[in-house]
Amino acid sequence: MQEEKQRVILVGLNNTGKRENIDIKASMDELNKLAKAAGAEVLVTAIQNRPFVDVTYYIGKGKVDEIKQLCETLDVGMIIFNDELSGSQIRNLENVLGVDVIDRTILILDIFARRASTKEGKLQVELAQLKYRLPRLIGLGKQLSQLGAGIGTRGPGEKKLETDRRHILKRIDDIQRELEEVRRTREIQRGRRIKSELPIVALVGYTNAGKSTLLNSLLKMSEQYSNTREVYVKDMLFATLDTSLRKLSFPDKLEFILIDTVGFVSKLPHTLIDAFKATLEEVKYADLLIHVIDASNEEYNLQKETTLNVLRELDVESKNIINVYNKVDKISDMTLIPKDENSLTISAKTNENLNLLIRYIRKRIGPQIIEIDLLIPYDKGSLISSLHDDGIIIESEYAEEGFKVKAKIEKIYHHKYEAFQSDVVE
Ligand SMILES: Nc1nc2c(ncn2[C@@H]2O[C@H](COP(=O)(O)OP(=O)(O)OP(=O)(O)O)[C@@H](O)[C@H]2O)c(=O)[nH]1
Ligand SMILES: [Mg+2]
Repeated sequence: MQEEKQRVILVGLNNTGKRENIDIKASMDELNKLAKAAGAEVLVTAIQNRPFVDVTYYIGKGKVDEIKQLCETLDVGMIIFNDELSGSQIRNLENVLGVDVIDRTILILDIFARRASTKEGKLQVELAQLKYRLPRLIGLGKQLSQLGAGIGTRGPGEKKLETDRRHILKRIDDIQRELEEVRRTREIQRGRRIKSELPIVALVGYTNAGKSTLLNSLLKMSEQYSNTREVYVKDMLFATLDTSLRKLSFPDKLEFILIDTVGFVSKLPHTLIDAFKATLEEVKYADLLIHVIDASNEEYNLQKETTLNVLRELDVESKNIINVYNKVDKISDMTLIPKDENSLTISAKTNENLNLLIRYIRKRIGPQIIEIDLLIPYDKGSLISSLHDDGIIIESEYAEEGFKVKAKIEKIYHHKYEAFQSDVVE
């Protein structure tokens, strides 16, 4: 059934009194994409500059009246706010405006509710929705009494929630128990994987950065391609909601499990991060993280930061991380992209530099990695650059006799350096 598009207005507050300087325009652009991902048609984007939040309406009353006018003229059915609102703010706004009011969190939760496909994914989203609603029960009267199919109304049986708060608490309890059950099964699977001793590589990054595309492209290059399935790719926010795993094999015994994960977004609701913590545990156990960054997006530095913040919140601070700047087929100026041992530019779409990425992966998790201490005479300086190609340099210092270097290299290149090894006792 074709769902009719919800006509919406987006409202953002540029809190000029706050110290940290957020780019309100970028934030509203993102809200716009989120709204579209939820199937809405955005008619107007309104921003109010104000030094503080209004307790009653979040924005100033004058602006509320202006928006009311717009709602009537444009036949708008819903207003979406860029920040989390309190229950009473939602109620007050709905009373004045006469249309549904939701916030960024409800919107994100709604998208997740639409996309979740596995049992665990669905349970996690429902849990996040319930936890968001519980402290706002009084405020959300209008929405909870609706049984429509619009944005923000999807999810747990609304009528029951309205009649009894205890219902929610009980449902939360039930879900948590069910989730534990599902997770036990996954623990067992993880145990099996660890037993298989294959290294685990996880793709992380902002939503729409190209993680799933990269997984598919690597899958195609992998020897395992004939019997593995591709994952879902789409140009929309939150295309992937469940982690999927694929085993990849490359020549010279490079084998690993590649995990595709849910993408991140700024202001990701806390209830959601909590709910997805378990799914994202996979990331914690990874031997290597590949941070996929959409280098064609103007805001990619901000997106990179957001991802790192969410990882921090999940207590994942892996030092073993490769930054891949993706979608370089779309950009002409690459001067601003960092160039270092942990970064490379790729295109998951055209396969540009994917062989190099595989080399990077091999350097870090390949089966044949050894650590060597070398003393390289100054007239053999070119060996240093070939070391960069064959492995990674962990430490280096200048000594009288030459460069002292500690490096990790692939065993197959050992013969090139053997003569300069300083830790060999004759
Ligand atoms: N031009 C170009 N487009 C790309 C590239 N990689 C991915 N895309 C496109 O970017 C969009 C998002 O790709 P996905 O792979 O679904 O992104 P994702 O990171 O998995 O996104 P979520 O699952 O939503 O977190 C799709 O339309 C891809 O075709 C690339 O290297 N170049
Ligand atoms: Mg994806």
